[in-house]
Amino acid sequence: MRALILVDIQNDFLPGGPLPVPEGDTIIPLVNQLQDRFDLVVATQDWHPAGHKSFASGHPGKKAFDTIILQGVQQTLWPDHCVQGTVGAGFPTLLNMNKPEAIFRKGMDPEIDSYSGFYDNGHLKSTGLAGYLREKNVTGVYLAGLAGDICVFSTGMDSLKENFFTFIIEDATRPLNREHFRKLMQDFPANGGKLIQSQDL
Ligand code: VGL
Ligand code: ZN
Repeated sequence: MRALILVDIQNDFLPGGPLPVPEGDTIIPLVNQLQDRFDLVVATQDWHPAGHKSFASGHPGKKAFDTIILQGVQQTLWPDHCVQGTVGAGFPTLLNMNKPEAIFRKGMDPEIDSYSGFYDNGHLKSTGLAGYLREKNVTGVYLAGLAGDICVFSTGMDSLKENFFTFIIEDATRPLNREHFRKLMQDFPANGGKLIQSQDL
């Protein structure tokens, strides 16, 4: 079984939002098309309580994109984004959300961030995604979504750790920072992952 995971395709990450991924909106038509080619589609959703510790607004003297140490792990501080129940945390109206069978929410613990759809950044708590995929007999995990260099990459690395064959669909993702993404995609194959194009599917 092959599963497509839609990572954090949410309003706040689109151009015009508080944490915009350049061209993030342009993946939506392709992501809609790709869904029919998979046995299983699931989505992840960044879902922070207001005042989450990853928000720069709660750290006097700090600004967005500064880094601090949080719970022993390096943390980039972000603009407030994807607050539970807000329109910004919702899925874009143009994104087809009929096919995804389940939505795995992450980032609810106010004290620690969670980039991956599988675990928080301290690898302390699981979302249950790995067990869900295994119970569905998934062996291949295909990733699309935002942001390529943050949550898509982290989800991919955890997927490899969970022993799934793991593919990042390059044209179905966009990074916050292109250079950062390019560097990370040199490590990804070294860990067993594959960067592919949608036409390779
Ligand atoms: C993300 C930064 C903060 C992402 C989520 O979905 O890539 N990035 N929270
Ligand atoms: Zn977040």
